[in-house]
Amino acid sequence: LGRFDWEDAFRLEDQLTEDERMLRDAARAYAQDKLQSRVIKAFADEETDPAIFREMGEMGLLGVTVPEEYGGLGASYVSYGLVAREVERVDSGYRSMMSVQSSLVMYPIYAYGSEEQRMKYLPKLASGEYIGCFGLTEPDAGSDPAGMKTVARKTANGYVLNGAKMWISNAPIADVFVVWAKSEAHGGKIRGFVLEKGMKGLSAPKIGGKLSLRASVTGEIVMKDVEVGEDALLPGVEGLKGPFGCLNRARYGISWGVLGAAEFCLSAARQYGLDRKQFNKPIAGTQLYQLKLANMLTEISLGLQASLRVGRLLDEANAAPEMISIVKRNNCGKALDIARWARDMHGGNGIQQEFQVIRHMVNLETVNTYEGTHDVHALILGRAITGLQAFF
Ligand code: TGC
Ligand code: FAD
Repeated sequence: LGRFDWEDAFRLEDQLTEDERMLRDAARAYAQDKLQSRVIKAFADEETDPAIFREMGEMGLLGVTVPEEYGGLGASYVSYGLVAREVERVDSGYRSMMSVQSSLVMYPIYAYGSEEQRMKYLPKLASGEYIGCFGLTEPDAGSDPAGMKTVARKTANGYVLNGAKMWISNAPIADVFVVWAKSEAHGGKIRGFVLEKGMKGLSAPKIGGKLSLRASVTGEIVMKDVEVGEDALLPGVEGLKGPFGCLNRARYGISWGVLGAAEFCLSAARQYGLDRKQFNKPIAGTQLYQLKLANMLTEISLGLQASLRVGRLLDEANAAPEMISIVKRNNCGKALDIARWARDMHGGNGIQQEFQVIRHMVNLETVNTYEGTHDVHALILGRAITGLQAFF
């Protein structure tokens, strides 16, 4: 019979390649050395340090799946998931910054962009010199992005964009904006456009007052007669499958990331329970405390195996969106449960910023909502199971 290690219950370590382990170790070292030391203050002050993008770029953590000729690492989707897990072990907001840049900005420019667009943007996004954002959601179109109102009107030399995007990660500090709009010249179909900071009529005001994901800046994107050339259009895709193609990758990364946050919470609750004595014994020695730890470990271990499986299928170009819905939905929901349990297990200390579990808890509320809410992914799965669509 084999040994058991609560920190790696199903020996995920043995299922990774040497390259994947190396990148994971580099991401862990960076996250623990450089991000952990600033996150409590960043969250408290609701401040995002743009230098983090350049640091991540130097470490090779941006666009890890993008080919090397464009500045990426050409690494596997499993590697990307492992990076997300290490970064989110510190904070979901930092993972958000990384995954928007990688999956929602670099991926569409790589997958749908012209060679000129790839060469112009990808190396600078990979190094973190440019910061990117992804504008799909609007004030009146969240779960139902087909209801978007942003329009692109054809002009002699290009397009004029009008509309407003809401809840956009990185927007207030972004240099590059991947924006989705209904294009009149393409029969009202949704098309992607690459906008740049400083364009006339383009602004990205910060959304203040968030009580979740405070280390990651969020904003609107306001477009008032923004004129762009033909070269701003992403030529390679039309329709909702454009943004969804990016979301598949980001949602998959989130499924790993949230488990990093959950692993932090398990580890913190375990240590707290060993150190804290009540009724003359460590609270970790009580049955109820151990039941919670066992539930946490079980959900994390099952979730990691599921994400690894979906990652391997993505690497074989054989993953279906519904598989991604399963892991995004379940891992987010379980991570949120785990963070709530860890908060409770810390007693009064659980609400203190130093113990960090409540920050993970409130962050995970956002992660459970963005990139398709927990219930929207249930409806995607319900449609796949029954063939009946229940969105409307
Ligand atoms: P539906 O009829 O299902 O599909 C329309 C077209 O899109 C295609 N499609 C997909 N293609 C690739 N991958 C997927 N996952 C796809 N899902 C759909 C589909 O084949 C079809 O193509 P075609 O060629 O036939 O036109 O569309 P619907 O309007 O009924 O959609 C319903 C629903 C609920 C599935 C969808 O709208 C949805 O997923 N809503 C959730 C919205 C969402 O996830 N928004 C995310 C915004 S970005 C964000 O949150 C970033 S946070 C990042 C961070 O900070 O980390
Ligand atoms: P709604 O769609 O209005 O949903 C409200 C509630 O209704 C939810 O519980 C939902 O599950 C439920 N609901 C909706 N439709 C149905 C239905 N048919 N049946 C049953 N229940 C339903 N978007 C971007 O484009 N880019 C970003 O970078 C980005 N970053 C974000 C960062 C943060 C911090 C946040 C909070 C959001 C971000 N988003 C981003 C937006 C995010 O994707 C949306 O908030 C999310 O898709 C939900 O949309 P909504 O907020 O409009 O909620």
